[in-house]
Amino acid sequence: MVQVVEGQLSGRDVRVALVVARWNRLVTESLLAGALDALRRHGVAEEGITVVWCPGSFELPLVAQKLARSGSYDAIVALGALIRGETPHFEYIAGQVAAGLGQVALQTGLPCIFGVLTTETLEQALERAGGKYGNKGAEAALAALEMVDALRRLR
Ligand code: RBF
Repeated sequence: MVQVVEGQLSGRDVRVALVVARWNRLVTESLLAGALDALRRHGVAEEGITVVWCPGSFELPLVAQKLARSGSYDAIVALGALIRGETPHFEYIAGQVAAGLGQVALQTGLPCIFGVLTTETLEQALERAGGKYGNKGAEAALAALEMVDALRRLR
């Protein structure tokens, strides 16, 4: 018989750290609100949620690494908003952040979720932070819960 492993969206006994970039705060506050709502709706306890602010998206991997190494969390969710129009070195930062968060996940074995919007304009970012394209912060939080459960099943 084929064995299928798929993580469920249960927040029971899950501890999540959210790292949030302050740059483009109008957007990242909405990503955070979406993530918090998703975690609470899926049963994550208030004591199981930690929010850490950092200056910008470039700083997300370092904070994520510190949190992941602490042993106090089951998953890290990194939230940020990189807007090309205002960021000449957009590609460079976006690449660094994605690679850095990926490295943290592989080095620590913890899900480290990429919840960083990369858009052309502020308007496009807002559309993805609770606007017409949903809330990518909420989606990132759900990805964290799924990964925590999937990894527990693979133990
Ligand atoms: N951080 C973001 O999270 N999103 C941005 O769109 C963004 N644009 C930036 C544009 C410039 C010109 C600079 C200098 C920084 C920008 N940052 C942005 C901040 C960056 O991620 C980091 O916090 C700072 O460069 C300090 O290391």
